[in-house]
Amino acid sequence: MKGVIFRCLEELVIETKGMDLWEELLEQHCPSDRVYISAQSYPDEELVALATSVSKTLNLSMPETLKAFGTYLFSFLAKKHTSIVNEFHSFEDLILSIDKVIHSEVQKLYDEPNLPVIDASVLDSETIKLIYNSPRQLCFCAEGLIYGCAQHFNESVDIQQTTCSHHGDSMCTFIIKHG
Ligand code: MNH
Repeated sequence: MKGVIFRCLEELVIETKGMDLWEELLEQHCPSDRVYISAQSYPDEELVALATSVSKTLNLSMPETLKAFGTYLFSFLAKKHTSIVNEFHSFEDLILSIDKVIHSEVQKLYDEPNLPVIDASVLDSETIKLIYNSPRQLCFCAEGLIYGCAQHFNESVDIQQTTCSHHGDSMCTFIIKHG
């Protein structure tokens, strides 16, 4: 996972719980003197270990924690990659372009990023079906990112997950009602 994702977690933890907790988490789960550089890659297990500790500290489940993180991550990425996010003028427009536009741009900007495969399609004017597929199995983070995207466009959303790779399905499916 790229450093940019860790830096977002760092910002969220420091803003909500303070620097001391973040220092403690780093000490527990990372090699000494760990510094996250956005464009560099770090082990996925390190992010999972940090997020697991955060979930324990907050008394939240891992899915709840990853959802909250994903929601925050959208605004963090939107700030860092303003020109990419500003290409889109609606929630639907952006969600339909995650794979072919946004993550294609990410592919050009970052060296060998690990991205999911996302296939979004319109069911009707207020419903989008989104299929998420990734060996990293971060569907809860994806769901949070979708919430964050809705907040960005001031839209309300209702998201139902109808299949999940954590429950034996081959992919994760979300039915997104918006508007
Ligand atoms: Mn995107 C990683 C989903 C918008 C840039 N993105 C991920 C991951 C998920 C994801 C899930 C975690 C990796 C995985 O599951 O395999 N991303 C989304 C969704 C939206 C989205 C559902 C919109 C909603 N992503 C964006 C935007 C940007 C962006 C906007 C920036 C312009 N995403 C990234 C980067 C990574 C990433 C950078 C990290 C890649 C890596 O660590 O190698």
